[in-house]
Amino acid sequence: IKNDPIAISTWDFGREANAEAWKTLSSGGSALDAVEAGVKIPEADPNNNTVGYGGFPDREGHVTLDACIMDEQYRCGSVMCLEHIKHPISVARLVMEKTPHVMLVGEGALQFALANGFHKENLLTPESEKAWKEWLKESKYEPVINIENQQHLPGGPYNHDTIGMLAMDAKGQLSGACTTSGMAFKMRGRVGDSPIIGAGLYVDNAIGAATATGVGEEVIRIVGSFLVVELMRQGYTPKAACKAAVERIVSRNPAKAKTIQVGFLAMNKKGVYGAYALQKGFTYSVKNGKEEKIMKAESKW
Ligand code: SD4
Repeated sequence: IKNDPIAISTWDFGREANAEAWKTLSSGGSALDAVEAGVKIPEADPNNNTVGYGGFPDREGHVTLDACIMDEQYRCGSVMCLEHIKHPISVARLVMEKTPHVMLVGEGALQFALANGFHKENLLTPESEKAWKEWLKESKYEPVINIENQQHLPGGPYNHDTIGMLAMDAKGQLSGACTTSGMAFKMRGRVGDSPIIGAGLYVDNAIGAATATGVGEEVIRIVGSFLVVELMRQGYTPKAACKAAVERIVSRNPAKAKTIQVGFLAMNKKGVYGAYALQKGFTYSVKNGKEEKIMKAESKW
Protein backbone atom coordinates (compact mmCIF):
# COMPACT_ATOMS: atom_id res chain seq x y z
CA ILE A 1 0.00 0.00 0.00
CA LYS A 2 1.19 3.51 -0.71
CA ASN A 3 0.47 6.09 1.94
CA ASP A 4 0.62 9.85 1.79
CA PRO A 5 3.65 10.90 3.78
CA ILE A 6 3.28 13.66 6.35
CA ALA A 7 5.43 15.48 8.89
CA ILE A 8 4.09 17.54 11.79
CA SER A 9 6.11 19.52 14.32
CA THR A 10 5.56 21.62 17.39
CA TRP A 11 5.61 25.41 16.98
CA ASP A 12 5.92 27.61 13.93
CA PHE A 13 9.65 27.06 13.62
CA GLY A 14 8.74 23.43 12.94
CA ARG A 15 8.05 24.59 9.41
CA GLU A 16 11.74 24.59 8.41
CA ALA A 17 12.23 21.27 10.16
CA ASN A 18 9.27 19.81 8.26
CA ALA A 19 10.68 21.11 4.98
CA GLU A 20 13.92 19.26 5.66
CA ALA A 21 12.06 16.10 6.69
CA TRP A 22 10.02 16.38 3.53
CA LYS A 23 13.12 15.90 1.36
CA THR A 24 13.40 12.40 2.83
CA LEU A 25 9.67 11.62 2.92
CA SER A 26 8.95 12.77 -0.64
CA SER A 27 11.74 10.65 -2.06
CA GLY A 28 10.51 7.45 -0.44
CA GLY A 29 12.79 7.65 2.62
CA SER A 30 11.90 6.40 6.07
CA ALA A 31 10.04 8.34 8.74
CA LEU A 32 12.99 7.67 11.04
CA ASP A 33 15.48 9.35 8.70
CA ALA A 34 13.00 12.16 8.11
CA VAL A 35 12.47 13.08 11.77
CA GLU A 36 16.18 12.98 12.53
CA ALA A 37 17.06 15.19 9.55
CA GLY A 38 14.16 17.51 10.35
CA VAL A 39 14.91 18.31 13.96
CA LYS A 40 18.60 18.84 13.19
CA ILE A 41 17.56 22.14 11.60
CA PRO A 42 16.51 23.88 14.84
CA GLU A 43 19.32 22.09 16.71
CA ALA A 44 21.86 23.87 14.52
CA ASP A 45 20.08 27.24 14.53
CA PRO A 46 21.84 29.72 16.85
CA ASN A 47 18.76 31.93 16.86
CA ASN A 48 16.61 29.23 18.40
CA ASN A 49 17.15 29.64 22.13
CA THR A 50 15.38 26.49 23.25
CA VAL A 51 16.94 23.79 21.09
CA GLY A 52 20.56 22.73 20.53
CA TYR A 53 23.20 25.28 19.59
CA GLY A 54 22.23 28.68 20.98
CA GLY A 55 19.92 27.14 23.58
CA PHE A 56 19.71 29.03 26.86
CA PRO A 57 21.99 27.51 29.50
CA ASP A 58 21.18 26.26 32.97
CA ARG A 59 21.54 28.63 35.90
CA GLU A 60 25.28 27.88 36.06
CA GLY A 61 25.83 28.75 32.41
CA HIS A 62 26.01 25.22 30.94
CA VAL A 63 23.99 24.39 27.84
CA THR A 64 22.63 20.88 28.54
CA LEU A 65 20.58 19.11 25.91
CA ASP A 66 17.84 16.47 26.07
CA ALA A 67 16.66 14.43 23.06
CA CYS A 68 14.97 11.18 22.14
CA ILE A 69 13.90 9.29 19.06
CA MET A 70 11.53 6.36 18.49
CA ASP A 71 10.82 4.32 15.37
CA GLU A 72 8.17 2.01 13.93
CA GLN A 73 9.71 -1.06 15.53
CA TYR A 74 9.31 0.30 19.07
CA ARG A 75 13.04 0.90 19.17
CA CYS A 76 14.06 4.02 21.07
CA GLY A 77 17.10 5.97 22.16
CA SER A 78 17.68 8.97 24.35
CA VAL A 79 20.33 11.32 25.71
CA MET A 80 19.88 13.53 28.73
CA CYS A 81 21.84 16.46 30.03
CA LEU A 82 24.31 16.13 27.16
CA GLU A 83 26.80 18.99 26.80
CA HIS A 84 28.95 20.26 23.91
CA ILE A 85 27.29 18.24 21.14
CA LYS A 86 25.31 20.15 18.54
CA HIS A 87 23.09 17.27 17.42
CA PRO A 88 21.83 15.33 20.44
CA ILE A 89 19.14 13.72 18.28
CA SER A 90 21.79 11.91 16.25
CA VAL A 91 23.47 10.71 19.43
CA ALA A 92 20.07 9.46 20.67
CA ARG A 93 19.65 7.56 17.42
CA LEU A 94 23.06 5.95 17.85
CA VAL A 95 22.17 4.94 21.41
CA MET A 96 19.13 3.23 19.88
CA GLU A 97 21.03 1.56 17.06
CA LYS A 98 24.44 0.78 18.53
CA THR A 99 23.93 0.04 22.20
CA PRO A 100 21.84 -2.41 24.20
CA HIS A 101 20.46 0.60 26.12
CA VAL A 102 17.80 3.24 25.73
CA MET A 103 19.18 6.17 27.71
CA LEU A 104 22.62 7.65 28.24
CA VAL A 105 23.12 10.68 30.45
CA GLY A 106 25.65 13.44 31.07
CA GLU A 107 29.30 12.53 30.97
CA GLY A 108 28.65 9.00 29.69
CA ALA A 109 26.51 10.29 26.85
CA LEU A 110 29.27 12.76 25.94
CA GLN A 111 31.92 10.02 25.98
CA PHE A 112 29.73 7.86 23.75
CA ALA A 113 29.21 10.73 21.32
CA LEU A 114 32.91 11.54 21.12
CA ALA A 115 33.76 7.87 20.62
CA ASN A 116 31.37 7.85 17.67
CA GLY A 117 32.83 10.75 15.76
CA PHE A 118 30.91 13.70 17.20
CA HIS A 119 32.94 16.79 18.01
CA LYS A 120 32.99 18.89 21.12
CA GLU A 121 31.66 22.37 20.45
CA ASN A 122 30.82 25.43 22.47
CA LEU A 123 27.04 25.67 22.32
CA LEU A 124 26.72 28.87 24.34
CA THR A 125 26.33 31.74 21.88
CA PRO A 126 27.17 35.33 22.92
CA GLU A 127 23.42 36.11 22.84
CA SER A 128 22.54 33.22 25.15
CA GLU A 129 25.37 34.13 27.49
CA LYS A 130 24.11 37.69 27.62
CA ALA A 131 20.56 36.52 28.39
CA TRP A 132 21.89 34.27 31.16
CA LYS A 133 23.96 37.07 32.73
CA GLU A 134 20.94 39.31 32.59
CA TRP A 135 18.89 36.59 34.31
CA LEU A 136 21.60 36.17 36.97
CA LYS A 137 20.99 39.72 38.20
CA GLU A 138 17.68 38.59 39.69
CA SER A 139 18.04 34.81 39.48
CA LYS A 140 14.32 34.29 39.69
CA TYR A 141 13.33 30.88 38.44
CA GLU A 142 9.87 31.45 37.07
CA PRO A 143 9.16 29.72 33.80
CA VAL A 144 6.82 31.93 31.83
CA ILE A 145 3.90 30.76 29.76
CA ASN A 146 5.06 30.23 26.17
CA ILE A 147 8.63 31.27 25.79
CA GLU A 148 7.73 34.08 23.41
CA ASN A 149 6.48 35.93 26.46
CA GLN A 150 10.04 36.33 27.76
CA GLN A 151 10.11 39.89 26.52
CA HIS A 152 12.18 40.99 29.48
CA LEU A 153 15.19 39.05 28.24
CA PRO A 154 17.69 40.87 26.03
CA GLY A 155 17.05 40.13 22.39
CA GLY A 156 13.50 38.95 23.14
CA PRO A 157 10.81 38.13 22.33
CA TYR A 158 11.74 34.49 21.88
CA ASN A 159 9.20 32.78 19.74
CA HIS A 160 10.74 29.34 20.15
CA ASP A 161 10.38 26.19 22.14
CA THR A 162 11.11 22.46 22.18
CA ILE A 163 10.72 20.70 18.87
CA GLY A 164 8.80 17.46 18.72
CA MET A 165 8.30 15.98 15.27
CA LEU A 166 6.10 13.09 14.15
CA ALA A 167 6.24 11.63 10.65
CA MET A 168 4.61 8.95 8.55
CA ASP A 169 6.43 7.72 5.46
CA ALA A 170 5.14 6.31 2.17
CA LYS A 171 5.03 2.83 3.70
CA GLY A 172 2.75 4.13 6.44
CA GLN A 173 5.43 3.72 9.11
CA LEU A 174 5.54 6.15 12.03
CA SER A 175 8.54 7.65 13.82
CA GLY A 176 9.13 10.60 16.11
CA ALA A 177 11.90 12.80 17.49
CA CYS A 178 12.04 15.35 20.29
CA THR A 179 14.94 17.67 21.16
CA THR A 180 15.43 20.64 23.47
CA SER A 181 17.78 22.62 25.65
CA GLY A 182 15.08 22.38 28.32
CA MET A 183 13.71 25.16 30.47
CA ALA A 184 15.91 28.24 30.37
CA PHE A 185 18.07 28.71 33.47
CA LYS A 186 17.01 25.38 34.98
CA MET A 187 18.90 23.82 37.89
CA ARG A 188 22.12 22.06 36.93
CA GLY A 189 21.34 18.44 36.12
CA ARG A 190 17.64 19.03 35.52
CA VAL A 191 16.07 16.78 32.92
CA GLY A 192 12.65 17.49 31.45
CA ASP A 193 10.10 15.37 29.66
CA SER A 194 11.61 15.69 26.19
CA PRO A 195 14.14 12.80 26.36
CA ILE A 196 11.84 10.52 28.35
CA ILE A 197 10.12 7.92 26.20
CA GLY A 198 6.41 8.09 27.00
CA ALA A 199 6.58 11.61 28.41
CA GLY A 200 7.98 13.90 25.70
CA LEU A 201 7.49 11.41 22.88
CA TYR A 202 5.84 8.09 22.17
CA VAL A 203 5.34 6.14 18.97
CA ASP A 204 3.20 3.05 18.60
CA ASN A 205 3.27 2.10 14.95
CA ALA A 206 -0.03 0.25 15.24
CA ILE A 207 -1.89 3.24 16.71
CA GLY A 208 -0.21 6.60 16.38
CA ALA A 209 2.37 8.94 17.86
CA ALA A 210 2.44 11.91 20.22
CA THR A 211 4.85 14.54 21.47
CA ALA A 212 4.77 17.30 24.08
CA THR A 213 6.08 20.77 24.74
CA GLY A 214 5.92 23.09 27.72
CA VAL A 215 6.75 22.58 31.38
CA GLY A 216 8.21 19.09 31.32
CA GLU A 217 7.62 18.28 34.97
CA GLU A 218 3.85 18.34 34.43
CA VAL A 219 4.15 16.17 31.32
CA ILE A 220 6.26 13.60 33.16
CA ARG A 221 3.74 13.43 36.02
CA ILE A 222 1.05 12.14 33.68
CA VAL A 223 3.37 10.29 31.23
CA GLY A 224 1.77 12.56 28.69
CA SER A 225 2.71 11.27 25.24
CA PHE A 226 2.06 7.67 26.20
CA LEU A 227 -1.30 8.71 27.61
CA VAL A 228 -2.22 10.43 24.34
CA VAL A 229 -1.31 7.32 22.33
CA GLU A 230 -3.24 5.04 24.70
CA LEU A 231 -6.30 7.28 24.37
CA MET A 232 -6.04 7.05 20.57
CA ARG A 233 -5.92 3.27 21.02
CA GLN A 234 -9.25 3.55 22.81
CA GLY A 235 -10.70 5.39 19.84
CA TYR A 236 -10.10 9.04 20.69
CA THR A 237 -9.23 11.30 17.76
CA PRO A 238 -5.73 12.80 18.00
CA LYS A 239 -7.14 16.15 19.12
CA ALA A 240 -9.53 14.62 21.66
CA ALA A 241 -6.66 12.55 23.06
CA CYS A 242 -4.46 15.65 23.40
CA LYS A 243 -7.33 17.47 25.08
CA ALA A 244 -7.94 14.65 27.54
CA ALA A 245 -4.24 14.66 28.49
CA VAL A 246 -4.37 18.41 29.07
CA GLU A 247 -7.50 17.93 31.21
CA ARG A 248 -5.62 15.31 33.22
CA ILE A 249 -2.99 17.93 34.07
CA VAL A 250 -5.71 20.41 35.02
CA SER A 251 -7.48 17.89 37.25
CA ARG A 252 -4.28 17.12 39.14
CA ASN A 253 -3.59 20.73 40.07
CA PRO A 254 -6.00 23.31 38.65
CA ALA A 255 -4.33 26.34 40.24
CA LYS A 256 -0.91 25.45 38.93
CA ALA A 257 -2.21 24.48 35.50
CA LYS A 258 -3.41 28.06 35.04
CA THR A 259 0.12 29.39 35.37
CA ILE A 260 2.02 27.14 32.97
CA GLN A 261 1.97 26.02 29.36
CA VAL A 262 1.81 22.43 28.15
CA GLY A 263 0.89 21.43 24.62
CA PHE A 264 0.42 18.02 23.02
CA LEU A 265 0.61 17.15 19.33
CA ALA A 266 -0.52 13.78 17.96
CA MET A 267 -1.06 11.84 14.76
CA ASN A 268 -2.83 8.54 14.24
CA LYS A 269 -2.05 5.70 11.87
CA LYS A 270 -4.24 7.26 9.18
CA GLY A 271 -2.23 10.47 9.20
CA VAL A 272 -5.00 12.39 10.99
CA TYR A 273 -3.41 14.90 13.36
CA GLY A 274 -4.48 17.19 16.17
CA ALA A 275 -3.22 19.22 19.10
CA TYR A 276 -4.36 20.84 22.31
CA ALA A 277 -2.70 23.07 24.91
CA LEU A 278 -3.32 24.50 28.35
CA GLN A 279 -2.84 28.09 27.20
CA LYS A 280 -3.31 30.05 24.03
CA GLY A 281 -0.29 30.47 21.82
CA PHE A 282 0.66 26.89 20.99
CA THR A 283 1.21 26.48 17.27
CA TYR A 284 2.26 23.52 15.15
CA SER A 285 3.49 23.02 11.61
CA VAL A 286 2.19 20.55 9.06
CA LYS A 287 3.69 19.39 5.76
CA ASN A 288 2.29 16.81 3.37
CA GLY A 289 2.08 16.35 -0.38
CA LYS A 290 -0.78 18.83 -0.64
CA GLU A 291 0.09 21.63 1.72
CA GLU A 292 2.38 23.32 4.16
CA LYS A 293 0.78 25.24 7.00
CA ILE A 294 1.06 26.52 10.52
CA MET A 295 -1.90 25.76 12.77
CA LYS A 296 -3.06 27.33 16.02
CA ALA A 297 -3.89 24.71 18.61
CA GLU A 298 -7.05 25.09 20.63
CA SER A 299 -6.50 25.52 24.33
CA LYS A 300 -8.15 25.15 27.71
CA TRP A 301 -7.77 28.84 28.53
C1 SD4 B 1 11.31 20.73 29.06
N1 SD4 B 1 9.44 20.41 27.60
O1 SD4 B 1 12.52 20.62 29.19
C2 SD4 B 1 10.78 20.91 27.68
C3 SD4 B 1 11.02 22.32 27.29
C4 SD4 B 1 9.92 23.08 26.72
O2 SD4 B 1 8.83 25.11 27.01
O3 SD4 B 1 9.12 22.61 25.95
N2 SD4 B 1 9.86 24.32 27.16
O4 SD4 B 1 10.54 20.73 30.01
